[in-house]
Amino acid sequence: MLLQNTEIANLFDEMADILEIKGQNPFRVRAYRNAARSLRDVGRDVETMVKKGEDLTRIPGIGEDLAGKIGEVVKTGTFSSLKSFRKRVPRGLVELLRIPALGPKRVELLHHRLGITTVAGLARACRAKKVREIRGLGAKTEEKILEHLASREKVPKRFKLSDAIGFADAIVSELGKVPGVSAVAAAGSLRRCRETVGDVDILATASSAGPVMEAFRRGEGVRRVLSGGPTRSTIVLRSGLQVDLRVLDPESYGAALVYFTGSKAHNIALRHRAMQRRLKINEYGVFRGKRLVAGKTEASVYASVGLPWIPPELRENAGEIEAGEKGKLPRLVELADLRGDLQAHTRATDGRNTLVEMAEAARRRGFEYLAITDHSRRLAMTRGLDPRRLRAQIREIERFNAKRSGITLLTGIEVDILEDGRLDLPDDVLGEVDVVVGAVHSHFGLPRRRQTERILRAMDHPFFTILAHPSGRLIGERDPCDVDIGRVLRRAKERGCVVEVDAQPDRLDLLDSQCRMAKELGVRIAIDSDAHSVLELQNLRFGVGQARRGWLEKGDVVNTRPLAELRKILRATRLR
Ligand code: DGT
Ligand code: CA
Ligand code: CA
Ligand code: ZN
Repeated sequence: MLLQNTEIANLFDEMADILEIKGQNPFRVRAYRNAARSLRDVGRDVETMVKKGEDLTRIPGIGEDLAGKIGEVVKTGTFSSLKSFRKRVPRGLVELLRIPALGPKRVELLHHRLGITTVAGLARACRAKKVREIRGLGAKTEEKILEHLASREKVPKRFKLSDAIGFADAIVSELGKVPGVSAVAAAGSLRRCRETVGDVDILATASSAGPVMEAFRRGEGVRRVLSGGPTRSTIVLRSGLQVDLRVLDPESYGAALVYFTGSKAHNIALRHRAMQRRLKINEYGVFRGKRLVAGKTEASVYASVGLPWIPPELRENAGEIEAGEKGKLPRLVELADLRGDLQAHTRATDGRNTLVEMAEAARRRGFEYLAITDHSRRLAMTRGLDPRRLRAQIREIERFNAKRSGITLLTGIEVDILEDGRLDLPDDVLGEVDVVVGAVHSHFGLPRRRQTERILRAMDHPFFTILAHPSGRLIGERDPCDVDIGRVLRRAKERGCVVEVDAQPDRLDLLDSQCRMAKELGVRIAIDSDAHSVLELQNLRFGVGQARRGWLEKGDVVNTRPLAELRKILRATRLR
């Protein structure tokens, strides 16, 4: 979502970096930084605003000058003052700024005195003890820089599941077209639907490995081939994502799928079970002595150690093996079980499509219902709804439903939970909608007790229906807020309200472990797309993946129910 905004924000940040290195006016630097932040948070697609001729200076931090530059970026992909400044500063210097020990002055010094223009060059200079010779830098700085560079290598970047899946799906489908290929699949953390993925592991069987390997290494988007053997290759894509491919004998395919799907902890537990049965289990198969006894399918591998097939999302050695042994594996919820969606936005606030377009898209997915839950007034940047506009939307939805177009819209609001736990709209108007989705969008840093009390108070509101994205985290950007989720879930159970798994790929909130806690407590769950466009309805697959990792079954999820039943559940959440 809002990709264009992020891209423009990145250009503004780069401009600020360059101005800093050049020792330009700090106010000018700050103006670019503020504008970048504002673009990331504004919640509206700036490109659309430009094309519609809307006034960009209404966005906080954007004046006439920057508004003009945004217009330029939308048209040309960049802006001219950045282009001319880029020529005056080597690209690598901007990257040096990311090193905590280095500010713009020091970067300028390193450039001027030692001719350093890249991170690699800096590392060399530090190791040669040249940096300490510069006045104002010294041996301490040198050490700090080296330490930082070493730690950076140790923490490899992980990719959001949604990003990794995009690349993996493309590669799997390309390899599937190579003549002689009989099976291709992604394994690893991606198949287990972990929220982030370190690298992608692809397995294939083929009549001969050569053509598959060739297609893989020459594929589109490949930046570098890290290693390339006859049956195994590793590449790095331009995005930085690393992908492994292994080509296998069909007799081993199931065993390899089990092995490379992992998790490592799950594999170790399986191996242990095999040993107790005097079997050996590895990526080639299950063996009694030298004899292959299983391996062609995953089910055969599990059966050989006395287990039913275990869904990949459960393979974390977190009780799934014991459950399998007792025949008590959950029947996990599936994407096809969903009959509707209980959180979605429209153009009335920060969504990109109209109510009718959203409804149509949901109907095309085969949904029976969709709740329209735009933001409330406190989120001013999204033009959140006040009572008057919400009532107008309710009328619009009533008119839509009267036409019986194959899907029912539910009225709703994603209402802000204020700092003290009150809701952002008056009771009377909240009482008029089908779904009141309460959400924290501010004061993420409250101490644990206050944050928890705030959410509990909101849930006690008589018309509260669903607690949205309970932890507030944004993967890779914002940590979960400090809240006693156990207390929140217990209260939700007592209170009879619903808790959300938000399917946005950077939220996935509830977390997987919290889903499991919710299930054990018997809390009702909704898997919501939180879609801000028709395309984002597709995010539901990530929400379902997360729910499955949390052992949730169809019966735990309210939006698997037909509309009539759902309405009863919704009405039952109302305390008056
Ligand atoms: P990632 O890539 O960090 O998101 O996580 P995974 O789970 O995809 O891990 P990865 O790519 O290192 O390895 C893929 C699978 O291969 C892993 O889930 C289990 C298996 N595997 C890797 N190393 C070992 C090992 O040392 N022992 C066992 N039993 N299995 C391993
Ligand atoms: Ca992996
Ligand atoms: Ca791997
Ligand atoms: Zn929200």
